[in-house]
Amino acid sequence: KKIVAALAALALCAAALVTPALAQDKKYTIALIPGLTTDGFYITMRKGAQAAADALGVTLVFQGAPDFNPVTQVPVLDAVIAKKPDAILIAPTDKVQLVEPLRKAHDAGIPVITVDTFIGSGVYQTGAGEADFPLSYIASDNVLGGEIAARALAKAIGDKGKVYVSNVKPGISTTDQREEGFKKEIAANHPGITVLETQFNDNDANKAASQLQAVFARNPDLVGVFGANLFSALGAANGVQQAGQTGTVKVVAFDAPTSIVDNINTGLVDVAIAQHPAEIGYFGVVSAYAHLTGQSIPVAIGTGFTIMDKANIADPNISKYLYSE
Ligand code: T6T
Repeated sequence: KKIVAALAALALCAAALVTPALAQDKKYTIALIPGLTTDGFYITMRKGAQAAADALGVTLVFQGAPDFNPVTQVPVLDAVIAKKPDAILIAPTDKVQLVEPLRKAHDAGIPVITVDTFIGSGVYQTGAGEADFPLSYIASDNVLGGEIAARALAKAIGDKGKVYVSNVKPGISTTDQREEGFKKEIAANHPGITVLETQFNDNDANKAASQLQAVFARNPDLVGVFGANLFSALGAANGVQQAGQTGTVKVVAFDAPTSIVDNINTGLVDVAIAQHPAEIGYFGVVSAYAHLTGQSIPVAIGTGFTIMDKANIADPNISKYLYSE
């Protein structure tokens, strides 16, 4: 009898030891919804997210729209919510238009973390406003990025002359903040520079190229352009080349697709500001996992930049930040 009781007690102890481990073995599914699927920035973010998912034994679902547009992103979000993932990481394509669609996820009990872009003011978990429900915002400091771009362009043009910002469309948190930082820095510290009206290209590089040529036609004394994201910058650079102004109209590019290497080496682009999208994806998954397993997480995580130019682009410690295709 004693032996049977001892064995039963042992079995209970063993069960107690095993149960928490089983709980930890739950396989979580985390969805990552990019701004658009065909963009080296988000492709690189996905790689970082997958690396974290592999390390943590999480299933990562990557689902997005082919263009950067709330009209196409919201149906993708609805479809993801219907599949009830354990958490959603999303780059909302509009500060305002994604608030209500994302609230549906929140109301369904799915934790939301925004990556790259934000909704509302981007300051979450304050108990104030309609858009503070996401748990965390993981991204570059985009105002700072705009300031860096302004300083680089100012240096390239000898601190004087006419420039403009090639941008996507108003309402996107990242590119709005880059323009804000750019203009703030020019206004504060570069009185010799005139910033012409911003040209919005709808994330279409061809449109950005035509706009460059139109602005140059109206302002033959144009000396520089800041391309505020990958497609704006590539398009503006192509426009400069097509106008035969390589080296005369200076280009500072946000983002770092592989093609930027050639553009830097030929002198078409002076400086590229690479974000660290893999870092954003990695910490997105880690943060979601931490929350799901009962840890508290930071309400904001800032990731870095790597500034690329002719002098450093061949250095593998720099070129490793070029985006994947
Ligand atoms: O610049 C990135 C991203 O940070 C931005 O929100 C949208 O455009 C990119 O994806 C580049 O195309």
